[in-house]
Amino acid sequence: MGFTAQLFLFLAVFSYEVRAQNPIIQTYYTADPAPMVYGDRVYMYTTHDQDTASTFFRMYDWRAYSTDDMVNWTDHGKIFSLDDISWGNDRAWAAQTVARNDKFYLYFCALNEQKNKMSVGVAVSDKPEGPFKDALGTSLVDADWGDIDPTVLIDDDGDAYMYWGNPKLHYVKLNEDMISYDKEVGVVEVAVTPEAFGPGGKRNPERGGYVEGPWLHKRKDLYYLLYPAGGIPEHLAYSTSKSPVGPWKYQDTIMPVIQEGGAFTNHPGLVEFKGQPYLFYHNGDLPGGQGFRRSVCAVDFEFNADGSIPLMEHSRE
Ligand code: FUB
Repeated sequence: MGFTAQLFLFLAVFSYEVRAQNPIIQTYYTADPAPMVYGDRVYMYTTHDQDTASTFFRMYDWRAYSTDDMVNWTDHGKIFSLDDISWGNDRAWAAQTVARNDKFYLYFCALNEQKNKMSVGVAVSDKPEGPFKDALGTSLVDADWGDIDPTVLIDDDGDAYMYWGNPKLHYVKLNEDMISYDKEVGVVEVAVTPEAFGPGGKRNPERGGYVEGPWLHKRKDLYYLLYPAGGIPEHLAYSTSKSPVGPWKYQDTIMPVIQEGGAFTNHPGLVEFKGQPYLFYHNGDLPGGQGFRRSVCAVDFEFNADGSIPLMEHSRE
């Protein structure tokens, strides 16, 4: 075999080994991927689409998966469910886990039975793969009827911030215990302007494009807020700031509307693992998939030299 042929063979094998197959999880309908790097593994927390009537986000538990090579995933199963929450009785929607002080904190949202609205809660575990226990026996924060999709970042100085919400965007500064927040800072509503979050819909041009599902990430002293934008169907976009609490400046689209595959939502997650950035998202690519039966995916990418995020197509590799 000549050198060129050997090189092609090496590249083919090498790219087979390092590229994730999408959708990552082929045994369940999963959505809202939330990756966390811990040790030499990536843990991915997902929601779980169980709709059969194709009419709504019928979701009752959260699942976890992990990998050390972004190809072979271990299924840790159901790690937390509505049965574990005394105050939440429906809509086990988007969640994210972060690690602190050898504990793992799962920030989730669910329908609050007493308040008849979505609320954000927090659960805790000694292990990244759970099982998790509701930490408070009540919600962590209530700001609005659309309290969904929490994202948490622990900054380099130890300060932790949680953003969430649809259509309003809020944040709190979490206390070091990670299960309460700084009442002096309080619950802050972020102004969703076009300058901060890009163009919104024609019906409300005063409002920016942010819809839901924020993901907070820090890289080289720059804070990135990724989010589904633009209404239904959603595309992914991002804004940046020099501070974890803004002001935010709209940057660009990251992933256009997914035309095929039938998911009208999308949901970003971003981690850098072994020096390689990955964008996590969801679509409806599994057989039988659609807007209420989604599947999580990941794509590797490189930040541009100026720190901007390139436009990515959703991939089926
Ligand atoms: O998965 C249920 C909801 O759909 C999430 O909370 C939103 O982000 C959207 O993906």
